Amino acid sequence: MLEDPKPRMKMKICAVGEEAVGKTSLIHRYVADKYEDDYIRTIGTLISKKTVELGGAEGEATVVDAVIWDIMGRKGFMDLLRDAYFYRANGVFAVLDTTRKGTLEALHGWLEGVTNAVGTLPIVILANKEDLKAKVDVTKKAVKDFAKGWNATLFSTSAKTGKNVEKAFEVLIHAAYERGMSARQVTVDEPEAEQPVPAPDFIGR
Ligand SMILES: Nc1nc2c(ncn2[C@@H]2O[C@H](COP(=O)(O)OP(=O)(O)OP(=O)(O)O)[C@@H](O)[C@H]2O)c(=O)[nH]1
Ligand SMILES: [Mg+2]
Repeated sequence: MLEDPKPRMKMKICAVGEEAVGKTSLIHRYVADKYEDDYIRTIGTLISKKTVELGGAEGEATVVDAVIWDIMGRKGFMDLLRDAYFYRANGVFAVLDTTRKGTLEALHGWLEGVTNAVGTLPIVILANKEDLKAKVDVTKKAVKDFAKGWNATLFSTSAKTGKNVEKAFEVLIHAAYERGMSARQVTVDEPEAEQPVPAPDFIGR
């Protein structure tokens, strides 16, 4: 006999953060468990997908198709594309490079962009390149205070070693799921609710 299919839903999570902080590398680590040292800047936006199963221990398990949006770390580009990029987003992961203090300061602007476009969303902050301990340029306190100010969950990550990457994404997916369920914002079995995909390469050439 066939079992009932598990409930399935789709969610959209978006990356923000300055150039070369590791947004693409973190997504690549999470989705494919791979890492490369070469820097290939993202031109426009990129979309990846990862399917995860939530719950199941007591309640019924839910299958979540997380669509992960990545963007080039140029503010001008973000300003141009902001509404489309964050359209129907369920959560945001904000990345800073712990070896460059300026990337923490700049995250304010990115997160203001999110809030201006779509209001308050669950935010997870990834203090990335944690493996480069000798080069650290931010204090733990500064990063913690920043996360607190945005009511965000903080993880110290490394796309290179994989440290905390899966955990950070899963916490965000859980938070987005909880909030989406209460606000009815996640898409449950609605294939027609495909999101528009902006042209990926019309800028930056
Ligand atoms: N040591 C170390 N290097 C990293 C880590 N994450 C990313 N990098 C390196 O940092 C560089 C930039 O990484 P990307 O993932 O391309 O950065 P991005 O934020 O997507 O950059 P844009 O697409 O330009 O916005 C690459 O050379 C990566 O290999 C990390 O955790 N540790
Ligand atoms: Mg990138």
